[in-house]
Amino acid sequence: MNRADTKRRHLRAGLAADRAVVAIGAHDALTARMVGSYGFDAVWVSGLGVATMAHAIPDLNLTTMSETLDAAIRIDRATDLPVIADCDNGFGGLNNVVRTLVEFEAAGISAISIEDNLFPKRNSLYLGASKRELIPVEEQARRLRAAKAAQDSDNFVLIARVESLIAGHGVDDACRRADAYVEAGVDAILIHSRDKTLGEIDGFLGAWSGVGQIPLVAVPTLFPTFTDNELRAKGFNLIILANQPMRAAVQAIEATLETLSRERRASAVDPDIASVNHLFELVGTAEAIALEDEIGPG
Ligand code: SPV
Ligand code: MG
Repeated sequence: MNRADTKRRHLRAGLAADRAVVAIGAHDALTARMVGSYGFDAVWVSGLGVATMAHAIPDLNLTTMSETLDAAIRIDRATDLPVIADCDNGFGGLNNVVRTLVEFEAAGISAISIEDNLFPKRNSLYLGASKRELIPVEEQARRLRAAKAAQDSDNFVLIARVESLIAGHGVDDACRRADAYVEAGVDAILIHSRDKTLGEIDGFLGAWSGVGQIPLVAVPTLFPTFTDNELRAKGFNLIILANQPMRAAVQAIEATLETLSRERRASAVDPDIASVNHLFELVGTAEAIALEDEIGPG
Protein backbone atom coordinates (compact mmCIF):
# COMPACT_ATOMS: atom_id res chain seq x y z
CA MET A 1 0.00 0.00 0.00
CA ASN A 2 1.47 3.39 -0.87
CA ARG A 3 1.93 6.25 1.56
CA ALA A 4 -1.02 8.25 0.25
CA ASP A 5 -3.41 5.33 0.57
CA THR A 6 -2.17 4.48 4.07
CA LYS A 7 -2.88 8.03 5.20
CA ARG A 8 -6.30 8.09 3.52
CA ARG A 9 -7.27 4.80 5.16
CA HIS A 10 -6.26 6.18 8.56
CA LEU A 11 -8.42 9.22 8.00
CA ARG A 12 -11.37 7.15 6.81
CA ALA A 13 -11.04 4.84 9.82
CA GLY A 14 -10.91 7.86 12.13
CA LEU A 15 -14.04 9.35 10.59
CA ALA A 16 -15.87 6.08 11.34
CA ALA A 17 -14.54 5.75 14.92
CA ASP A 18 -16.12 6.50 18.30
CA ARG A 19 -13.46 9.07 19.07
CA ALA A 20 -13.22 12.32 17.09
CA VAL A 21 -10.37 12.90 14.66
CA VAL A 22 -8.53 16.05 15.76
CA ALA A 23 -6.75 17.97 13.00
CA ILE A 24 -4.41 20.85 13.80
CA GLY A 25 -3.92 23.74 11.39
CA ALA A 26 -0.48 24.11 9.89
CA HIS A 27 0.77 26.95 7.74
CA ASP A 28 4.09 25.34 6.88
CA ALA A 29 5.95 22.03 6.84
CA LEU A 30 7.72 22.43 10.18
CA THR A 31 4.45 23.12 11.97
CA ALA A 32 3.03 19.95 10.42
CA ARG A 33 6.08 17.96 11.59
CA MET A 34 5.58 19.25 15.14
CA VAL A 35 1.85 18.41 15.17
CA GLY A 36 2.77 14.73 14.80
CA SER A 37 4.63 14.70 18.13
CA TYR A 38 1.60 15.52 20.27
CA GLY A 39 -0.81 12.71 19.54
CA PHE A 40 -3.05 14.48 17.04
CA ASP A 41 -4.67 12.64 14.17
CA ALA A 42 -4.39 14.88 11.12
CA VAL A 43 -3.06 18.16 9.75
CA TRP A 44 -5.25 20.92 8.28
CA VAL A 45 -3.63 23.06 5.60
CA SER A 46 -5.27 26.32 6.60
CA GLY A 47 -6.03 28.74 3.78
CA LEU A 48 -5.88 31.56 6.31
CA GLY A 49 -2.56 30.18 7.55
CA VAL A 50 -0.93 29.89 4.14
CA ALA A 51 -2.16 33.32 3.00
CA THR A 52 -1.08 34.96 6.26
CA MET A 53 2.20 33.23 7.04
CA ALA A 54 3.60 32.19 3.67
CA HIS A 55 2.47 35.21 1.65
CA ALA A 56 1.48 37.97 4.12
CA ILE A 57 -1.72 38.57 2.15
CA PRO A 58 -5.36 38.50 3.29
CA ASP A 59 -7.49 35.35 3.06
CA LEU A 60 -9.62 36.67 0.18
CA ASN A 61 -9.09 34.04 -2.55
CA LEU A 62 -5.79 35.69 -3.44
CA THR A 63 -3.73 32.51 -3.05
CA THR A 64 -3.93 30.39 -6.17
CA MET A 65 -4.66 26.71 -6.52
CA SER A 66 -1.03 25.95 -7.31
CA GLU A 67 0.27 27.97 -4.34
CA THR A 68 -2.11 26.09 -2.05
CA LEU A 69 -1.08 22.79 -3.63
CA ASP A 70 2.63 23.60 -3.14
CA ALA A 71 1.98 24.37 0.53
CA ALA A 72 -0.03 21.16 0.93
CA ILE A 73 2.67 19.04 -0.73
CA ARG A 74 5.40 20.44 1.53
CA ILE A 75 3.20 19.88 4.57
CA ASP A 76 2.29 16.36 3.48
CA ARG A 77 5.93 15.37 3.04
CA ALA A 78 6.76 16.59 6.54
CA THR A 79 4.21 14.45 8.38
CA ASP A 80 2.99 10.86 8.53
CA LEU A 81 -0.45 12.13 9.47
CA PRO A 82 -3.23 12.46 6.88
CA VAL A 83 -3.38 15.97 5.43
CA ILE A 84 -6.68 17.78 4.87
CA ALA A 85 -6.28 20.78 2.56
CA ASP A 86 -8.49 23.84 2.76
CA CYS A 87 -9.19 24.52 -0.91
CA ASP A 88 -11.47 27.52 -0.33
CA ASN A 89 -14.19 27.53 -3.01
CA GLY A 90 -12.10 25.51 -5.46
CA PHE A 91 -10.56 28.64 -6.96
CA GLY A 92 -13.19 29.35 -9.66
CA GLY A 93 -15.96 27.56 -11.53
CA LEU A 94 -16.87 23.92 -12.07
CA ASN A 95 -13.73 22.99 -13.95
CA ASN A 96 -11.53 24.68 -11.34
CA VAL A 97 -13.19 22.60 -8.63
CA VAL A 98 -12.70 19.43 -10.70
CA ARG A 99 -9.05 20.24 -11.36
CA THR A 100 -8.50 21.04 -7.68
CA LEU A 101 -9.66 17.57 -6.66
CA VAL A 102 -7.62 15.89 -9.41
CA GLU A 103 -4.41 17.75 -8.53
CA PHE A 104 -4.62 17.32 -4.76
CA GLU A 105 -5.53 13.66 -5.12
CA ALA A 106 -2.66 13.01 -7.55
CA ALA A 107 -0.27 14.76 -5.13
CA GLY A 108 -1.12 12.27 -2.35
CA ILE A 109 -3.14 14.60 -0.14
CA SER A 110 -5.77 12.73 1.93
CA ALA A 111 -8.70 15.14 1.79
CA ILE A 112 -9.82 18.54 0.54
CA SER A 113 -12.52 20.89 1.74
CA ILE A 114 -14.53 22.93 -0.75
CA GLU A 115 -16.78 25.72 0.56
CA ASP A 116 -19.82 27.38 -1.05
CA ASN A 117 -18.55 30.95 -0.83
CA LEU A 118 -18.71 33.00 -4.01
CA PHE A 119 -15.41 34.03 -5.60
CA PRO A 120 -13.72 36.07 -4.19
CA LYS A 121 -14.39 34.54 -0.77
CA ARG A 122 -13.71 36.25 2.53
CA ASN A 123 -12.38 34.47 5.57
CA SER A 124 -15.40 33.28 7.55
CA LEU A 125 -14.12 34.68 10.85
CA TYR A 126 -13.85 38.21 9.46
CA LEU A 127 -16.60 40.35 10.91
CA GLY A 128 -17.88 42.24 7.90
CA ALA A 129 -21.38 42.49 6.46
CA SER A 130 -23.30 39.68 8.13
CA LYS A 131 -25.58 38.57 5.27
CA ARG A 132 -24.04 37.67 1.93
CA GLU A 133 -24.85 35.51 -1.07
CA LEU A 134 -23.41 32.05 -1.52
CA ILE A 135 -22.92 29.98 -4.65
CA PRO A 136 -26.44 28.78 -5.56
CA VAL A 137 -26.98 25.36 -4.03
CA GLU A 138 -27.70 23.61 -7.36
CA GLU A 139 -24.52 25.01 -8.87
CA GLN A 140 -22.39 24.02 -5.88
CA ALA A 141 -23.88 20.51 -5.93
CA ARG A 142 -23.14 20.27 -9.67
CA ARG A 143 -19.51 21.26 -9.06
CA LEU A 144 -19.07 18.77 -6.19
CA ARG A 145 -20.66 15.97 -8.23
CA ALA A 146 -18.34 16.67 -11.16
CA ALA A 147 -15.30 16.73 -8.88
CA LYS A 148 -16.29 13.45 -7.25
CA ALA A 149 -16.77 11.86 -10.69
CA ALA A 150 -13.18 12.80 -11.54
CA GLN A 151 -11.75 11.08 -8.44
CA ASP A 152 -9.37 8.25 -9.24
CA SER A 153 -8.75 6.51 -5.90
CA ASP A 154 -11.14 4.86 -3.45
CA ASN A 155 -10.20 6.59 -0.23
CA PHE A 156 -9.65 10.25 -1.05
CA VAL A 157 -12.08 12.38 1.01
CA LEU A 158 -14.05 15.34 -0.33
CA ILE A 159 -15.47 17.55 2.43
CA ALA A 160 -18.25 19.95 1.45
CA ARG A 161 -18.25 23.05 3.63
CA VAL A 162 -21.60 24.70 4.25
CA GLU A 163 -21.41 28.46 4.90
CA SER A 164 -25.14 29.11 5.42
CA LEU A 165 -24.79 29.92 9.12
CA ILE A 166 -21.79 32.20 8.57
CA ALA A 167 -23.53 34.00 5.68
CA GLY A 168 -26.75 34.65 7.59
CA HIS A 169 -29.05 32.18 5.81
CA GLY A 170 -29.96 30.08 8.81
CA VAL A 171 -30.51 26.45 9.64
CA ASP A 172 -33.04 25.60 6.91
CA ASP A 173 -30.67 26.74 4.19
CA ALA A 174 -27.83 24.82 5.86
CA CYS A 175 -29.93 21.64 5.86
CA ARG A 176 -30.93 22.11 2.23
CA ARG A 177 -27.33 22.59 1.21
CA ALA A 178 -26.03 19.68 3.29
CA ASP A 179 -28.67 17.42 1.68
CA ALA A 180 -27.75 18.56 -1.81
CA TYR A 181 -24.02 18.06 -1.24
CA VAL A 182 -24.53 14.59 0.25
CA GLU A 183 -26.70 13.74 -2.74
CA ALA A 184 -23.84 14.94 -4.98
CA GLY A 185 -21.64 12.25 -3.41
CA VAL A 186 -19.34 14.10 -1.01
CA ASP A 187 -17.73 12.20 1.87
CA ALA A 188 -18.27 14.63 4.76
CA ILE A 189 -20.05 17.86 5.65
CA LEU A 190 -18.33 20.78 7.39
CA ILE A 191 -20.91 23.02 9.03
CA HIS A 192 -19.22 26.31 9.83
CA SER A 193 -20.45 28.84 12.39
CA ARG A 194 -19.16 31.71 14.44
CA ASP A 195 -21.93 31.53 17.04
CA LYS A 196 -20.10 31.37 20.37
CA THR A 197 -23.03 29.71 22.16
CA LEU A 198 -23.20 26.81 19.69
CA GLY A 199 -26.92 27.61 19.39
CA GLU A 200 -26.80 27.70 15.58
CA ILE A 201 -24.86 24.46 15.37
CA ASP A 202 -27.23 22.79 17.82
CA GLY A 203 -30.11 24.02 15.65
CA PHE A 204 -28.52 22.40 12.61
CA LEU A 205 -27.73 19.16 14.47
CA GLY A 206 -31.33 18.98 15.69
CA ALA A 207 -32.85 19.69 12.30
CA TRP A 208 -30.67 17.89 9.76
CA SER A 209 -31.72 14.34 8.91
CA GLY A 210 -28.20 13.49 7.74
CA VAL A 211 -26.67 13.59 11.24
CA GLY A 212 -25.16 10.16 11.93
CA GLN A 213 -25.34 9.20 8.24
CA ILE A 214 -22.16 10.92 7.07
CA PRO A 215 -19.08 12.31 8.88
CA LEU A 216 -19.57 15.82 10.26
CA VAL A 217 -16.80 18.38 10.66
CA ALA A 218 -16.49 21.34 13.05
CA VAL A 219 -14.03 24.27 13.18
CA PRO A 220 -14.56 25.52 16.76
CA THR A 221 -12.39 28.66 16.58
CA LEU A 222 -15.22 30.79 17.96
CA PHE A 223 -16.69 28.17 20.29
CA PRO A 224 -13.33 27.09 21.69
CA THR A 225 -14.39 25.91 25.13
CA PHE A 226 -15.88 22.66 23.84
CA THR A 227 -13.48 19.71 24.05
CA ASP A 228 -13.09 17.21 21.22
CA ASN A 229 -15.05 14.66 23.29
CA GLU A 230 -17.90 17.11 23.86
CA LEU A 231 -18.07 17.90 20.16
CA ARG A 232 -17.95 14.17 19.36
CA ALA A 233 -20.90 13.62 21.70
CA LYS A 234 -22.81 16.24 19.71
CA GLY A 235 -22.17 14.29 16.52
CA PHE A 236 -18.93 15.69 15.09
CA ASN A 237 -16.40 13.21 13.74
CA LEU A 238 -13.62 15.63 12.77
CA ILE A 239 -12.59 18.66 14.83
CA ILE A 240 -10.31 21.15 13.10
CA LEU A 241 -8.29 23.44 15.40
CA ALA A 242 -7.47 25.60 12.43
CA ASN A 243 -5.11 28.36 13.43
CA GLN A 244 -3.70 28.07 16.97
CA PRO A 245 -0.03 27.30 16.04
CA MET A 246 0.01 30.24 13.63
CA ARG A 247 -1.37 32.59 16.29
CA ALA A 248 1.16 31.25 18.81
CA ALA A 249 3.97 31.90 16.34
CA VAL A 250 2.82 35.44 15.60
CA GLN A 251 2.60 36.29 19.29
CA ALA A 252 6.04 34.78 20.01
CA ILE A 253 7.65 36.61 17.07
CA GLU A 254 6.12 39.92 18.15
CA ALA A 255 7.31 39.47 21.75
CA THR A 256 10.80 38.55 20.54
CA LEU A 257 11.07 41.53 18.19
CA GLU A 258 9.77 43.85 20.87
CA THR A 259 12.42 42.67 23.33
CA LEU A 260 15.21 42.86 20.73
CA SER A 261 14.19 46.35 19.70
CA ARG A 262 14.41 47.44 23.33
CA GLU A 263 17.48 45.51 24.53
CA ARG A 264 19.59 45.63 21.32
CA ARG A 265 21.41 42.34 22.16
CA ALA A 266 20.56 38.78 21.12
CA SER A 267 20.94 37.26 24.58
CA ALA A 268 17.91 39.21 25.82
CA VAL A 269 15.60 36.72 24.10
CA ASP A 270 17.63 33.52 24.46
CA PRO A 271 15.67 32.12 27.41
CA ASP A 272 12.40 32.47 25.51
CA ILE A 273 13.25 31.07 22.09
CA ALA A 274 14.02 27.60 20.72
CA SER A 275 17.67 26.67 20.59
CA VAL A 276 19.32 26.24 17.21
CA ASN A 277 20.02 22.64 18.21
CA HIS A 278 16.30 22.07 18.66
CA LEU A 279 15.72 23.27 15.10
CA PHE A 280 18.43 20.86 13.89
CA GLU A 281 16.67 18.05 15.78
CA LEU A 282 13.21 18.85 14.42
CA VAL A 283 14.35 18.37 10.83
CA GLY A 284 16.61 15.34 11.43
CA THR A 285 19.95 17.05 10.77
CA ALA A 286 22.09 14.53 12.70
CA GLU A 287 20.42 11.61 10.93
CA ALA A 288 21.04 13.17 7.52
CA ILE A 289 24.71 13.77 8.33
CA ALA A 290 25.07 10.22 9.67
CA LEU A 291 23.61 8.89 6.44
CA GLU A 292 26.13 10.82 4.41
CA ASP A 293 29.01 9.57 6.60
CA GLU A 294 27.73 5.98 6.48
CA ILE A 295 27.49 5.94 2.70
CA GLY A 296 30.77 7.82 2.37
CA PRO A 297 32.09 9.90 -0.51
CA GLY A 298 30.85 8.87 -3.93
C1 SPV B 1 -8.91 28.28 7.46
O1 SPV B 1 -8.20 27.84 8.39
O2 SPV B 1 -8.46 28.89 6.49
C2 SPV B 1 -10.36 28.05 7.50
C3 SPV B 1 -11.07 27.97 8.78
O3 SPV B 1 -10.97 28.02 6.46
S1 SPV B 1 -11.73 29.54 9.10
O4 SPV B 1 -10.61 30.47 9.21
O5 SPV B 1 -12.47 29.42 10.33
O6 SPV B 1 -12.61 29.91 8.01
MG1 MG C 1 -9.96 28.84 4.88
